[in-house]
Amino acid sequence: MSHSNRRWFLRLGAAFGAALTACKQKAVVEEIEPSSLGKPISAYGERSQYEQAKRLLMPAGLGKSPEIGSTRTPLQDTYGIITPSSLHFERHHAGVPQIDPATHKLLIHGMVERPLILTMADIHRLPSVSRIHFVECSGNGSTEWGEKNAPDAQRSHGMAACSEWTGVPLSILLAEVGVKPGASWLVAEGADACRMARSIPLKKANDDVLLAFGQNGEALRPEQGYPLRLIIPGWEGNTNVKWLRRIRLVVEPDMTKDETSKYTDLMPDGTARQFTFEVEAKSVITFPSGGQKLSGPGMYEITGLAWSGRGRVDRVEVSTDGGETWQTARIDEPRLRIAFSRFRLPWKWDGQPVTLQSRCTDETGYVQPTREALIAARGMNSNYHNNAIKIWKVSADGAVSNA
Ligand SMILES: Nc1nc2c(c(=O)[nH]1)N[C@H]1C(S)=C(S)[C@@H](COP(=O)(O)O)O[C@H]1N2
Ligand SMILES: [Mo]
Repeated sequence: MSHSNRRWFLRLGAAFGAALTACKQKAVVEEIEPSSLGKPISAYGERSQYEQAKRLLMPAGLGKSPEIGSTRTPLQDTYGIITPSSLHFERHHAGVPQIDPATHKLLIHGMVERPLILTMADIHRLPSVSRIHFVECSGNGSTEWGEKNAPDAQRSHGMAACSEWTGVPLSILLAEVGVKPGASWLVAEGADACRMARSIPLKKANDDVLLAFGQNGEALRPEQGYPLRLIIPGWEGNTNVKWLRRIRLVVEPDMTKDETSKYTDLMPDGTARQFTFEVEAKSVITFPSGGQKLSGPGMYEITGLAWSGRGRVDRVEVSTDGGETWQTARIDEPRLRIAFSRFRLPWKWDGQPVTLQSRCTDETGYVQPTREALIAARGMNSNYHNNAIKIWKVSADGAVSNA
């Protein structure tokens, strides 16, 4: 037991002392004795019937079309850094196509020497790699610009999730087709009804982009792009084209509807920022967070998630006094590039009203801004790319709400 763990334990003993000694040993043994045979073995696992964590349905197309919308990850109900596939947020613009991998094909064409059509069987024969990365919708946090911010972490930050993705480095296929001189972008297109398409610079495509077919040890979920999607590490969710069916090499970006009418940031001077691909450093406290309730004064572990599209999380600081002082939180190992980091800080609540907030610094030295600083830089026109510090308020009765 490390020194800090022992301190924790001693404090816990003091906090829970009465409750811990109250039960007699015999009663404990009787309580843990199984009473009857369990359920039989099963071919595909299910979680315990007592677990309730759910994605939250946010139909953006409410009143328009039920296929348009998103669900949010219950970040406050997940442990560690991996989001279970069943809870990975979804964002789709034309529903979830039901694609048979036996007939799915990927076409790579445009400014290439040798255009190629690949089946899923072809793709599975190529060298692949597994990497843990978050995906975040650039609309995550769109609730956080004004005075009426979201009441809980699922609504405010749940359009981010982190999975282990398995797939073929796109660079292998680009070498195979032979990119012609002059091509410097590619356009990736999905097989869904809206044909979502995004332009990606060739430099990034040749760097770390994956044609992913695996998620957390099994095939992608249909909602995540089965049977094939792009994973563009650290870039806004929208560029991670799902149900990928076509890659076309081009000279200049295509200016698709998804990168002109959407996913741009209107600045105060009337100009718009475009191709703001990289997700900037961000963090959120998931316990205690909005909608939860502390059972009384005493010891707790403040915990949360931090991430950056530019690399590793270097530091997470937590303030329990309205931002006057900051303490460095412990971060679980391994600290991966462009993945969630889990931070933790022991905290003693004295029963008084307090505010809690976290601030992430990434390995480039970039520091997560306050909401005021973000608005000063970007104004209030923009919907996307809100990475401001999130503040939770703990009331004297232990209830946690949006500050
Ligand atoms: N073909 C296609 N790809 C898509 C989308 C889509 O609607 N169609 N949505 C994009 C958006 S806006 C986001 S945020 C991510 C979400 O990925 P996820 O649903 O696996 O979380 O997928 C992107 N890829
Ligand atoms: Mo998105």
